Amino acid sequence: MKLLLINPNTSAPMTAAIAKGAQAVASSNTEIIATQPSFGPLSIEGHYDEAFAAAGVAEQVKLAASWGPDAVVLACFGDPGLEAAREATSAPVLGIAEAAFHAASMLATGFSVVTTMTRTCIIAERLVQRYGFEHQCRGVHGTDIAVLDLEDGGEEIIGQIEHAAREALSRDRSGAIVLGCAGMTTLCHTLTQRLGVPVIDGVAVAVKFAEALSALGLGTSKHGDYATPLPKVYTGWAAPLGWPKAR
Ligand code: 5HY
Repeated sequence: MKLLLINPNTSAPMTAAIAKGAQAVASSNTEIIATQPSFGPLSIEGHYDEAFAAAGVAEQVKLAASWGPDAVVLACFGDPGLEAAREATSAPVLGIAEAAFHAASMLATGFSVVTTMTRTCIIAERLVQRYGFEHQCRGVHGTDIAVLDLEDGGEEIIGQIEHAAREALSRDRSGAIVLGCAGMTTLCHTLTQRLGVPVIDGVAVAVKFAEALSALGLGTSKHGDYATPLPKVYTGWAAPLGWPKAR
């Protein structure tokens, strides 16, 4: 199967790191096609960044319609543009936050999220509500590690995340940790060994869920609000992203 993996920010090194993490867990017959938007923020650390990231996701899914992915994974913990992407394709589309919440809720009665900037915690908290995980998610905790600093992935960074995770496990009385950034995918194995609890990397989980749905022949419903966007002219730099009249 062909899996379109979109990194909604525009950091090429981060796209490469996420693609490597995804390919490492993917089945041998899964080809990971990793892309990023042609415009937008190098990292997503707030509402303004997220607005452009969502448009970038819509761009990449629209452009991929030319070759037709079997599944799509959005590798940013805010799941930006998730619903727009589901309108734009009949393939299954998974956001790493939603996928991670589902996995965590099957492994522990309560989980905690450890993310990057404290100011983005509200974005994760709203996703918890939107996806209906209020009873399982016992806390969202920022480390104020900048997203692009994760690329260093050194002991200082891992130590900070480990410390925040230990605090969360004791304060929230939770049994699992959800990593709140796609850039943490490379740190999951080490954190799992150190913490001794399930540490959920949304990139890995979303790839496996995508493979499962695709293998079952299940895709996004085109009946109702996820139906293909209505034909519409877009103007300005977005002109190519408008939806043509169906022939
Ligand atoms: C992410 N930002 O996964 C989010 C994490 C965050 O550029 N990739 C980003 O801080 O919300």
